[in-house]
Amino acid sequence: MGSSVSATCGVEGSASRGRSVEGLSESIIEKVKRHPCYSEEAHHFFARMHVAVAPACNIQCKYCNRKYDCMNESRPGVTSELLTPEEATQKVLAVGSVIRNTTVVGIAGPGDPLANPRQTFRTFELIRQAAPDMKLCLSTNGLALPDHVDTIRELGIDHVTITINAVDPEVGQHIYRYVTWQGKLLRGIEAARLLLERQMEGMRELVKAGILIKVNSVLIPGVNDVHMADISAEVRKRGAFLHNIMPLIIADGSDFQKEGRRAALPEDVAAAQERSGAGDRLMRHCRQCRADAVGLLGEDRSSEFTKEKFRQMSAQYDPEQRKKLHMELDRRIEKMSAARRAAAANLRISKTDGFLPFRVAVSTSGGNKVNLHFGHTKEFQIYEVSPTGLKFLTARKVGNYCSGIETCGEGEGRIDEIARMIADCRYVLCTRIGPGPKSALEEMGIQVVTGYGPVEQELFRLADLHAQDQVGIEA
Ligand code: CLF
Ligand code: SF4
Repeated sequence: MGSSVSATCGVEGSASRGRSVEGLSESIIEKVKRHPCYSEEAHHFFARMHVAVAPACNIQCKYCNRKYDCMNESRPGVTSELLTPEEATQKVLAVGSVIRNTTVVGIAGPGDPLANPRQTFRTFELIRQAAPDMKLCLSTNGLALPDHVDTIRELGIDHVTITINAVDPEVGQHIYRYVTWQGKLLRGIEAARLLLERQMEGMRELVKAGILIKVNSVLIPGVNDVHMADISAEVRKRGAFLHNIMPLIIADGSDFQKEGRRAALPEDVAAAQERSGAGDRLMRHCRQCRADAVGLLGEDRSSEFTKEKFRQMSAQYDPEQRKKLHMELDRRIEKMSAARRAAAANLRISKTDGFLPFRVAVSTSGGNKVNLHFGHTKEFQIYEVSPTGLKFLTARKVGNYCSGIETCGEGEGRIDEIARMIADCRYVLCTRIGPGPKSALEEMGIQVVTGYGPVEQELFRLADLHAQDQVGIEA
């Protein structure tokens, strides 16, 4: 398994499989190989869950409305069901018994986990005892981080995410309304400076403790978009393992909404990723999940595990059975990686003059397969095909065009919205598509290719058709 792990995806030949393992120690490989956020490959097969035990926050971001969950690691406008540490542990056992590919428990809200240290660490402590095979993960704005690195290390929390939206207080002062610190309310540049100092100090201590750091940055058009490359360079220099650039989605009632700011578009994120210079240190597969998320990234099974439901479940948490499944999934990742390498090699052989890079929107429900009807697609995975190989760029959520046979055809109003989300793609790759959306997409310059099977295999086939200019022939 070791040799196939990459922290982010990308299949551009053997030397560019996302975050190449070359240079990664065995201990880091062990930490990332089954963590769906730290390994793009793992995210097709391994799931994470969040437990919402941390209600309070110690800062006020201008894009956040505290009626809802923390937006630094969550989808906006969502309010999670708050749990006690004991309830959270019960939920972990229930989820881990039913969704046995769940390997990570994260605390990411609904406020800031480290503004609620008692609940957060008690929860981790109980989970560590009850389900020792779960990886523990934490997300924070960083203000209180330096005070807790020892506890984080002692509890075996191997992964910490810090949301850093600016590495210059001049920029940061436009992002935070206030920071609460030692009983005082700081505003403006003073608040931004203190937050930054604490984030940097926290990073330094985490690096010393050997804990993997991911930095999330919320891309705010007109505020920190041109600053993103500086953030990326600075956090990588200071030892961040991954940088995740997340689009701003403005919460109702937030300061930014009142200021009339606009949300970040896919093209804003793509441009910032391009300029970031982060290469294989870039996380591209984030889904901005909920503070009570359950399941594979991109699928939402939280409604199956509400408090009312998990309390009635009698969990059969069997570490041996879980281990067997995890080893099987390791083998599937190994197979997928081999297929990616083979696809990259074959693609180079089929290269023809004038083969320019193009993007493909892939319909998938996970498992690294093209396996969805266009009308049922809620999320497209966007790949770039170029003469040097295949590269996973990002995932984009859309409103599905149709929700069932009986309602099929009612989604026509959405085709414009879907086409806008994938406007930079030359092709859609899906199992099937109705004539209406197909011709609508084609009118907008997006060709449709149908197929079924492993993503790399289908992209490779598409690349061949493209090179021969035969697209339009269905599988
Ligand atoms: Fe959760 Fe975050 Fe841990 Fe993952 S999420 S605390 S690192 S286990 Fe992952 Fe969700 Fe993106 Fe976060 S997809 S929002 S990056
Ligand atoms: Fe909201 Fe999270 Fe910012 Fe706190 S850190 S204000 S919860 S987005």
